[in-house]
Amino acid sequence: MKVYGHPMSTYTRKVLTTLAEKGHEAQFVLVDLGKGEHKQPAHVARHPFGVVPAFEDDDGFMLYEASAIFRYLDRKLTGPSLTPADARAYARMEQYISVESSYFGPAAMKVIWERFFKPYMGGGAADEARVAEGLQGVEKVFGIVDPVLGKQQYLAGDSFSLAEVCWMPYMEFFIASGGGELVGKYKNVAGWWERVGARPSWKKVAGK
Ligand SMILES: N[C@@H](CCC(=O)N[C@@H](CS)C(=O)NCC(=O)O)C(=O)O
Repeated sequence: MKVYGHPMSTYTRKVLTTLAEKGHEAQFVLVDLGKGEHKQPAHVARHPFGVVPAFEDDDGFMLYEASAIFRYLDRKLTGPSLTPADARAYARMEQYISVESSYFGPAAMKVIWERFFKPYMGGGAADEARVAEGLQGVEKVFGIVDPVLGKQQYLAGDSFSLAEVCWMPYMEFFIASGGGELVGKYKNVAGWWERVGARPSWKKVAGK
């Protein structure tokens, strides 16, 4: 298997976390976003929208879009299932995957981009109005999930699932962007992140 991506990419990290949770390895092929390699014909042949990640299975089967890739890997590979069998837990997992892609991820990314990636890429000072907008969005999400995580260990219920896989990259970068204080205000979110962020899969993916 091959994963074409970038180690700092949130979407690439979702795929790598899934592989690590399942106990599998893939060859990692760096697509250097800084050099614009994702827009070059070699990568566009793998991903027609010119973003990362893309995936290639051992028999040459190609796939793009992180959510398609991590669902495929979860279904296909041996190892613990990251998709609950119970219909309601499954629905909760999908609900929180959607909460990440619609509300949490976009809000967190405003903060992450302004405070982490923009300075890293020499893009100048953070736009604080955008940071404030992002923090407000994240606070709304935490206010909604905090009571849920007070009653259960994981987003979908009693077991770690693909919902966590989707939230982890944003949690890590959000905290690295100064969001730790806000996380600390939501005790159940903070406790959940302490458990989830300490998983060997995440330590491996985040290079800790
Ligand atoms: N819909 C894609 C989004 C992937 C995506 O936005 N990847 C980012 C890195 S995290 C990227 O390649 N950005 C480069 C660009 O937009 O030019 C997926 O789910 O895989």
